Amino acid sequence: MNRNRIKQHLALYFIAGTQDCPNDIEEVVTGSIEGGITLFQFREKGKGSLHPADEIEQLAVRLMQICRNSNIPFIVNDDVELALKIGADGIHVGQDDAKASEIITRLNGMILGVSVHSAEEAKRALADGADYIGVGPVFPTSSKEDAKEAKGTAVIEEIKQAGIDIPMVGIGGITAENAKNVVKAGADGVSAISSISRSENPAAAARALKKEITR
Ligand code: TZP
Ligand code: MG
Repeated sequence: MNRNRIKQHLALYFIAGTQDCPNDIEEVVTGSIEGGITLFQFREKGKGSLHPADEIEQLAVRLMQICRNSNIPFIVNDDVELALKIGADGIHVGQDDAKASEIITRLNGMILGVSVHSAEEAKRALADGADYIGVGPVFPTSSKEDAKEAKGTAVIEEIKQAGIDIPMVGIGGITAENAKNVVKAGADGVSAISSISRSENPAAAARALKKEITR
């Protein structure tokens, strides 16, 4: 997928696994799509997540179908083998996961996203062939147990100022109240878990976020 389309898809990037959804995850994802998300990542991880591999795979396939029915690319977090097996649209890895430089040859055009926490890591992700980076946590988050310290929009600004030219999305504690600042700092869009997944009305929550980033 070319850079401009990647940037468009980063506008409102929803991430979730069953552990993030008090209500049925398929309904949450369906609602979020109705509300205008542009990209989805399946991140089944941490306390409350589904454990048996076959159940995770079956759920991934169902969610991928829901996304594809609406032309929303489906990204798998961490699990390269699962992403390849089900034919996902992309894979997202963190700094402690499979190295981008090592998996890239197996991806065959799949979207590759990498989490970064500094301009240095952003530079490496670009050199490794990442299609986009997730930068954060921007604000404090309760959705990731081992999250690093929140740095506000400083790292996004640093990456921009350093001229590291790669599509980028902010992540961590992003809500309709603060989303605009993330885009103003230079991100192509925002990524969110709880502000959508834990909302009583995921469609309305996604709509409110979308309104902020496009205004
Ligand atoms: N990586 C950095 S912060 C975070 C991840 C996966 C969690 C974001 O969740 P929330 O609920 O949007 O703060
Ligand atoms: Mg990871």
